[in-house]
Amino acid sequence: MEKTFLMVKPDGVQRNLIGEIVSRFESKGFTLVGGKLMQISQELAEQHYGEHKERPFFGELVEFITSGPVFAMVWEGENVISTARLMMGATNPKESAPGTIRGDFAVTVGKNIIHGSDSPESAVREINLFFKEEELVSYDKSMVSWIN
Ligand code: IDP
Repeated sequence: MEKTFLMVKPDGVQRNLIGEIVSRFESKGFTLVGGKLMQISQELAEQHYGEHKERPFFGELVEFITSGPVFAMVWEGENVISTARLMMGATNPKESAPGTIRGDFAVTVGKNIIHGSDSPESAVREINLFFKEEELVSYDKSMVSWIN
């Protein structure tokens, strides 16, 4: 089953949105297989956002993501990578549709509440960066047969 890495960013944690965000993915029918509240180190932040190293906002991005705890998660489900991206909304909240997480809760691109892997390759890379294998669980929920 497909897995993705999702993370409530420091602004989402400070704004008490962990529960709201977890609830949206649970209600949709996805399965939480790993989760932890953690403080991201400078090194992990630079690795995670490595593809943006040359961008002018890289310093700001690393500073923000290390500015307070984040809630890191792994979710499982059919097409969870692309569906989670749709549920998050466009990167810039100016363009995120109402009904999406960013559309409902965020205003600026720098504080856009949530991160989610954008492809199967980044999902694998990000899950491995944030979670050890033993931190993930594998289990069946009886209701999944009512979803898929
Ligand atoms: P994504 O988070 O939707 O995948 P990316 O393009 O990978 O978007 O950018 C990573 C993060 O960098 C965004 O979520 C956003 O918080 C931040 N970011 C993107 N563009 C800008 C910008 O122009 N200024 C400040 N932060 C930005």
